[in-house]
Formats: sequence, structure tokens, C-alpha cells
Amino acid sequence: METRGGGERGRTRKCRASGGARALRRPRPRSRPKVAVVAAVVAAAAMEATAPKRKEPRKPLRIKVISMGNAEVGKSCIIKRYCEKRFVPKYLATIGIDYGVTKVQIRDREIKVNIFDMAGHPFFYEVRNEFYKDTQGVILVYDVGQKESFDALDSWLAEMKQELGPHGNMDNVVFVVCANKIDCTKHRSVDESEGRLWAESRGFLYFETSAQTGEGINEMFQTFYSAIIDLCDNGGKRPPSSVGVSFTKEQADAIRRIRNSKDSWDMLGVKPGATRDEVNKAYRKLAVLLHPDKCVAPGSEDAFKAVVNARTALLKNIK
Ligand SMILES: Nc1nc2c(ncn2[C@@H]2O[C@H](COP(=O)(O)OP(=O)(O)O)[C@@H](O)[C@H]2O)c(=O)[nH]1
Ligand SMILES: [Mg+2]
Repeated sequence: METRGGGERGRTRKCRASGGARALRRPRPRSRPKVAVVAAVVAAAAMEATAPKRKEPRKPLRIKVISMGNAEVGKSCIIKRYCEKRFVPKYLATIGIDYGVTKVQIRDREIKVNIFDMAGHPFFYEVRNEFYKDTQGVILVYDVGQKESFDALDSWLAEMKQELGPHGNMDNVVFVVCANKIDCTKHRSVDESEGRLWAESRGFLYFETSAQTGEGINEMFQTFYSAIIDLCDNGGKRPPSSVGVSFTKEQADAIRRIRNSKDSWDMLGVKPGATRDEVNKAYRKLAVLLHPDKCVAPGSEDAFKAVVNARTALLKNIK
């Protein structure tokens, strides 16, 4: 896509250059001094600079975006909310794939988005698998009140990876994770830091959304499309700055492990019955890794507090 855009700009420039050259063209001896040619070119450039600039519309950038995530998490409603500015509560379950084209203006660029809204039900795998390739952006959705839809995100990535095959490159796709249905606060079972950690540790964008109230939807799409434009302008590769991971995998893994640990021993990563020294050693290692002054990973503060409490609890009972 960038090649096409770049080519377009290239052609435009070439056109102007030959126009200028035509205006200057006149018979001249071969031996004309180089300096005169340079002067003529400079004069032409100056004329071009003072002439009112022709605004040549750039061709809209064409992109392909797909939605992924379990059935019923709100993929279709998120897309509808953005495209039609309304919530359709009784939206029909997607059968296979819904397809739509929409034009949007992001910064100074017009982009033509081809959206393939995929059905999340396993039954539609055979229909979905055709649509993974040549995608610039993925909207990955889960329902914050349904833990299994969050746990399923890894299998969605795995399905895409498998369909793209060994030569497919997931690194050059912009992923945005939507933690959807945040209006249902009573039933929330995946908190923000957990979702954000999962997304950001993979270099994905993360947004809390509600297709019902509209919260987060516009910001999500604006940032998502903007990141896709940056990707296209960067020759189809995700620019390094967009990854923006400011914490290590070790920190992310430790937070996840602490969050899922079943007791204080497990939390510190020591065997039940470990000595004071072993507990202190394990504690120090985690405290250095997750200290709020050093670690900005989502959830690090809670993980740090949990580790402090686990150590206190264990030391109380060890002689
Ligand atoms: N409360 C609430 N319900 C939502 C939200 N988004 C979608 N829904 C509901 O969730 C159900 C499934 O939505 P749909 O968009 O069809 O899910 P999909 O299968 O992922 O495409 C529908 O009954 C919607 O009304 C939301 O943000 N908040
Ligand atoms: Mg749907």
C-alpha cells in the first residue's frame, strides 16, 4: 500500500520536474557552462516555489481491518457504534463474515477501510480462515465480564498465526485490544491492569470500551487508524516507537504469575516449608523487579504489595 502511495507521490514530482524542464527547454550548445544550467534550474525552482502550489489530492489509503474474539463479546456492536454512531442491542449474530467499507479522515489522510467483521463461534472457522491474510489491523475484543473471552485471546492469535503460515508476519499488523462492556461494572471479572498488561507486553494498543455507551470507541478507532497510517508510511512495518513497551517480559511474567498464585509460597515462588533465608531471597528478587519506582508495567503496584504481604505472612510462621 505504501508502495502505491509512494509511487503516486513519485509520479507527481516527476510530472512537475518535466513541466519546469519544458519551460526552460531551448537550443543550446553542448559546451554550455555547467554553472549556467545550475542557475537555470535554481531559477525554475524559485519560480515553482513562488507559484501558488497546486493541491493534488492524495489517493485515499486503502486498508484492511478484521475483528477477532469470542462470540457475543461485542465485535459487531463496536463496529456499528463507530460507523453508525448508535448502539444496536438486538444486533443479529454474525454469520460467517460481515463486510463493510467506510471512509474516514485521520490527520490529513483519507483512508478507505475495508472491515471484515468475523463471527467468533468456532463453527465458522472455515469461513474465517480465508480472511486473515493481507490485513493491516486487527480489533481484538473480549468482554470484561467474561474471563474466558479474555483467556481466549491467545488462541485467537494462534489461529491467525496458523492461517498466515510460516511466512506470515504478525509483527507488521497493528493490534488493538478492546476490553468491552465496561458499562457492566457489576459483573467485571478482568480488571484494567490485567488486560492492559496482556496487550502492552505484546506491543498492542489497549482500550477500555463500551459499545453501549460509546465510551472509548472513537478514541480507540482514531488511535488504531493513526497507527495503521504510521505502519503504511513505514513501508508496511510497525515503527519501533509504536511498540512502546516500557517494561520487560520478566516483569510482565512475574506480575501474571503473582496474580494467579494460589498461596503465599506460590506467590514468592518458593516451596512450602522454605527457610527464612529462602523466603527473604525470593522476596528481594521480586521486590527489585517490581518496585513501583522501577517498574511501570500495569498491575506492578498491586503485585509489589501482594509480595510484601506474602513475605510478612510467611515470616510470621517461620522460626
Ligand atoms: N452492556 C453491553 N452490552 C453489549 C456491549 N457490546 C455488545 N453488547 C451486547 O452483547 C451482545 C453481543 O454483541 P455482538 O456485537 O453481536 O457480539 P459479537 O458476537 O462479538 O459480534 C449483544 O446482545 C449486544 O447487545 C456493550 O458495550 N455493553
Ligand atoms: Mg458479530
